[in-house]
Amino acid sequence: MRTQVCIVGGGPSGLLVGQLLHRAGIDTIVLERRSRAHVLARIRAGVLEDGLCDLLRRAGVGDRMDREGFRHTGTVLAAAGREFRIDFQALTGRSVMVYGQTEVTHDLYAARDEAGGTTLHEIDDVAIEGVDTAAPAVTFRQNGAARRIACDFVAGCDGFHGVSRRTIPRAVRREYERVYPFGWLGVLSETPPVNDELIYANHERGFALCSMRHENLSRYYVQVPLDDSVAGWPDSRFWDELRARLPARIAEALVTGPSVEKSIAPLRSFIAEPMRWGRLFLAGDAAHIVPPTGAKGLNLAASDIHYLSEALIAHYAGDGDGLLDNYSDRALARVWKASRFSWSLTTLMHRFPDQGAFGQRMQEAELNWLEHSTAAQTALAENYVGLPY
Ligand code: FAS
Ligand code: PHB
Repeated sequence: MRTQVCIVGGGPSGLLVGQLLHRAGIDTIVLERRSRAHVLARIRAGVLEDGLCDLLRRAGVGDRMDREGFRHTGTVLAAAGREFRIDFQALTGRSVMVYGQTEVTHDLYAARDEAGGTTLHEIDDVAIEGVDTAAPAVTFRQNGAARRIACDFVAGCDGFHGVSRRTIPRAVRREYERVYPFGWLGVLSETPPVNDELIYANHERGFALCSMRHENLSRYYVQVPLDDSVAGWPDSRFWDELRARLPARIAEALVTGPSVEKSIAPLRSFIAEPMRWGRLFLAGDAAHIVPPTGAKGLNLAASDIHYLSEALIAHYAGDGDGLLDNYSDRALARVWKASRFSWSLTTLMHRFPDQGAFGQRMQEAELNWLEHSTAAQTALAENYVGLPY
């Protein structure tokens, strides 16, 4: 088999770059380890920056998002029994879209079907070869048969546990990591959201987040120890703990119901440099992971894909390889800034094992300053709605 760009990974990064390249007349093949059903069953991000929304519209997959998504012009922060709102629109002139990653991925798969794009699912033993030559290739096994795709370029969109990043020689790769000493227990419930905007809560018992997918589907999270398990969290315990971490007004308004999904995700900050090695280009979680506190994971994948698709389209249009050559530096500049924000908000909002009473009061003091400082709120808002591409 042969294609122009072989895309390893059929999550949002792989599908989005595939769709943007298709609309520019560039041929791709997507290789996805899992079944489509498995990929579409994942519950992940919920907040889209305008940059991602614009990219989805450019890719021809923004209609359902624009119909069914919710515009949020601000968010609520809570601490020490108090709550205050940060008005993104007033402070930055911008807002965010609440529309689940699951729906984004669904829309991207539907668009790829319509475009007649080749997507190979449930493949194994993917290996990326020859990216330091002019003739790279991707080998894999499908239904036990060995197969090979010759291509011009490889887009490594296979997430944190994929093979792409590891294809870059260890001696070349620089990795930066911070593993947080806690995780997020997330619950999806078919109940009306407790608030019409997200609520991020700092509490001495731990962090909590109230989010949503639509008017009758709520998404809630509580911080839990790393060694915790879902088995130890019957719904009743989850709702009691969530209430305990929210200001009284919000806790009293909470509508509970049976969980339809419950899972624990670890939190880490991770960045690998460079994001390019010869004709291999990493994008999304294959290159970086942020703690979900700042809602940046999916949105950073989007800016990577913006830079990568622009560079590949320029190459095939005969406009030279300048954008390919500076892809890694350009993408990493935004990745590091968004990672800093995600780390900073995680540090502010979570209970760390060794922080003690003094550390708790420092967090509450910073939140009190944030509540009363337009400058501080503008800084947070500018990062939350998304830094420029
Ligand atoms: P993905 O991991 O989504 O996709 C990579 C794809 O590659 C997967 O489908 C995988 O099956 C496939 N793959 C892996 N190895 C392969 C191989 N060898 N060959 C072929 N295919 C292979 N972000 C937020 O902004 N907010 C959140 O609340 C949030 N919550 C999250 C919760 C969890 C549990 C996780 C894991 C992530 C969360 N994220 C969140 C981040 C998430 O949204 C990612 O940023 C987003 O999925 C990035 O998309 P991709 O780069 O496509 O990576
Ligand atoms: C979510 O809705 O899943 C969500 C929203 C905002 C975050 C993290 C997760 O910061």
